[in-house]
Amino acid sequence: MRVIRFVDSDEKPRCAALTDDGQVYPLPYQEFMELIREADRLKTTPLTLVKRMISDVEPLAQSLEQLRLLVPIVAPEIWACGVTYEKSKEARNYEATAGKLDVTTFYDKVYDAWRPEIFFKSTSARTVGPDAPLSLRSDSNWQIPEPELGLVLDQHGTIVGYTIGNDMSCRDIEGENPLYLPQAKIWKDSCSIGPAIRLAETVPDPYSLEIICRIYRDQQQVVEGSASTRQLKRRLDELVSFLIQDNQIFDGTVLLTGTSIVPPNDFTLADGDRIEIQIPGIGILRNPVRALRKTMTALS
Ligand code: DO4
Ligand code: MG
Repeated sequence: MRVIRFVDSDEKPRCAALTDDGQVYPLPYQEFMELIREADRLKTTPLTLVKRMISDVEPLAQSLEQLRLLVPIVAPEIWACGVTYEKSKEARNYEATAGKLDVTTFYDKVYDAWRPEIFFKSTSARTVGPDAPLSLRSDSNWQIPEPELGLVLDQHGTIVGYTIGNDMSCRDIEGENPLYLPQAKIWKDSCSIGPAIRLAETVPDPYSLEIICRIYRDQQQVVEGSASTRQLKRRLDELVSFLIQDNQIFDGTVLLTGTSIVPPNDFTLADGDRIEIQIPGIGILRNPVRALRKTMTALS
């Protein structure tokens, strides 16, 4: 069972349940976390509550294509984990050492360290949903999407759902100096999530999810890659435990779990590209890309 958000006939955000046969049923909530809190108050599970609520209502659509989708959750904060897959470690080493693969870097160290890399990625205002444009920074020449499994957390750090996230990244800015990480990761519309949240209790094994990424340019597919959460170096509860350690976590926080799909090193996103990230069982997150215009020249 999945939950989406869409614009209803009164132009208001509204949650809906998306069943495994693709039917969409209205839910009486504007926000995903209202469902989680209501299930908690009634001492039931979100799945039981959703099933009860849709049992005697008509579907409002036969497919998501009929709806104007919104972010599935207005996440107050999005955090992200880094170097949780070997592929990411290799890509980071490539950009940091200009291809010299025989030196040991802090990326090698963090991959094996007890403490994972966790960084602040986005706020709700910088995050877009399905079909909305993602931006390209005007001061980077090497930008890629990072397709990631996203964990939807309540304020206690319990995983209440799974979604898809795109941790857009500037490889040249991070490669120049890792202290530039916030600039390599955070700018206007540099993160997308969606199209749906799969209720956690309906995912039997989050370590066997396939992640697929496709990038299209001028109607041609120019990149395709896939990975599995089986390749994750760390446990999901381990990542969450470091995020919540001595921290205040807000209901509906999303934690992205790292990427294992990296386009070829000579690839950079361009204005007009379209990105598709699919996790079977969650959906396909589609976003066009548009280049931001330079608004200032860096002082030299
Ligand atoms: O170390 C920088 C970020 C790595 C990252 O975002 C990832 O592995 O997904
Ligand atoms: Mg990432």
